[in-house]
Amino acid sequence: MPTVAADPGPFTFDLDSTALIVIDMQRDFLLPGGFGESLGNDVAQLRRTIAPLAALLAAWRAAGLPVIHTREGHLPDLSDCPPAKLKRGSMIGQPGTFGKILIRGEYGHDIVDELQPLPGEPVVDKPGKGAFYATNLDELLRETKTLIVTGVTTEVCVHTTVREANDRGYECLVLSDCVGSYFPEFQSVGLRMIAAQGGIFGWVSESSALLKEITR
Ligand code: C5J
Repeated sequence: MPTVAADPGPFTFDLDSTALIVIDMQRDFLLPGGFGESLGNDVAQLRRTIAPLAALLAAWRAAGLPVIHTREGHLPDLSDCPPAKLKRGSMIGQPGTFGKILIRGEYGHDIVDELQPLPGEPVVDKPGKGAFYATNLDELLRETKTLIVTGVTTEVCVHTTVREANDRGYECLVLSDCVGSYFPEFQSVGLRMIAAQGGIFGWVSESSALLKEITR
C-alpha cells in the first residue's frame, strides 16, 4: 500500500478504495474579472493551484483512478439557496462578467478550462459549502475509504467538506499545493487546523509526494 510523507505523520492508504475530489474549481472563483475578483479578492492566490492540479489529474486519470468534481451553485430560481445565504451573498443570481453568478448552466459556474471533467467523471452540484450537504456524494463514494482533497477555497468549501467527510468515516489527505485560499493566512492556518492534534480532520501533504506513488 502506498505511503506518503504528510503532516502529522506518514499516511498509508489503499489506492483501490481512494478517490480524488476536486472542489469548486469554477470560473466564478478563479477567473480574472469574475465574481471572486469583484469582491476584492486576489485570484492569483487560487490560480496557483491550477497547474499542479492539472498535472495530478493527468497522472490520476492515466492510472485509471476515480475522480469526482464539485461545483457550488444554485438553480436559476434560487429555490435551493437558503435565505440566510442569499442575505450575505446578494450577488448570487445577479448578472456578472461570466453570466449569472453561481447559477447552474452559466459559463462562470462551470469548471475552468484546464480542469474540465472528462465524460463519465461525476460532477456533484452542491448548494452549500460542504460537498456532502444536499448531494449524492456519499452514495457515489460507496467503495471509497480515502479522499484525496483538492480545490478551493481552503478555509471554506475544502474545510467544510473535509470535516463532513471525517465525520462520515473517510480519511482525507489534503494537498497543500492543490488547495487555495484568497487569504494567505487562512491558507496556512486552515492547513494547520486539519493536521493539528494528531490529524484531527486528516493529513496534509503535497502533490509531488502523491505523484511519486501513483506513477511508480
Ligand atoms: C466560497 C468555496 N469560498 N468554494 N466557496 O464561497 O469555497
